[in-house]
Amino acid sequence: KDRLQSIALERVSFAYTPGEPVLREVSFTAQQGQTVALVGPTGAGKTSVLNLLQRFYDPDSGRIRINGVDLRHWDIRRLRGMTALVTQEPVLFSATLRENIFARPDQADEATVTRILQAAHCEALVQRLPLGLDTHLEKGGASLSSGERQLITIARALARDAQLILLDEATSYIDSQTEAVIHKALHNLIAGRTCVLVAHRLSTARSADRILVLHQGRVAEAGDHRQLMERRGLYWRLHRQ
Ligand code: DGT
Ligand code: MG
Repeated sequence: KDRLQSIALERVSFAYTPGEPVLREVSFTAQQGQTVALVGPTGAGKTSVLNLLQRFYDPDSGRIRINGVDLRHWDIRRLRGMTALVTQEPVLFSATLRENIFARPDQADEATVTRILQAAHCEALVQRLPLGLDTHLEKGGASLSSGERQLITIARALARDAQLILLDEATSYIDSQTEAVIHKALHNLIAGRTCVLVAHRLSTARSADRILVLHQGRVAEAGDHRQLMERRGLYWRLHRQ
């Protein structure tokens, strides 16, 4: 199994439309087990960083390296196999909840299933559904709340034991109770794994090893929570809004 040691962006610039750059010389590194949080206003380029890390696009200049190797030289299936994406709009399959979480349900023993449902805080959801894990989710989980769908994708990422977690936190409104549950599940997912997360709630970024404040495609500030608060710059001002 592939081991993820490091990811690095080196002066990455990128434009969807030529002449309209959305990322400008963005650099950061994350070592195995570290979390890098991206914060900043809407349109700053946060999700675009995740798009490049998945190779939906390649940088116009600069490099992305994983374990020191240029991302363009990585086999895309190996890359996808190591990566789990937890997005704003999770896509669920019209299949059972069990099949949505475990790629090979027959190979997941009961202890593993229990552990993952616990860590992803999916137990209440499983209990609520008429057939529990074997409930068929219609239309990709249309009957579930967005918070519930997000917990399921967290469970899926845990079941795959992905090495690199790319996380785009939901912007949609969720009540504070659900938010707290998702926060705990995310904490379990991130622990010990390498993670690049787009944080819309500043509380999610707080415990990251490194926080990047993006502004108009540039890294305006970088540091951990304490350093950035002491700086009294953009990050500090975001907290006062
Ligand atoms: P958010 O999610 O609203 O907080 O904003 P970010 O920071 O995730 O922004 P991002 O990276 O989605 O967008 C940065 C800029 O790029 C913004 O001006 C919109 C533009 N953009 C994003 N996705 C696409 C795309 O697929 N095609 C084109 N042409 N432009 C895009
Ligand atoms: Mg975004």
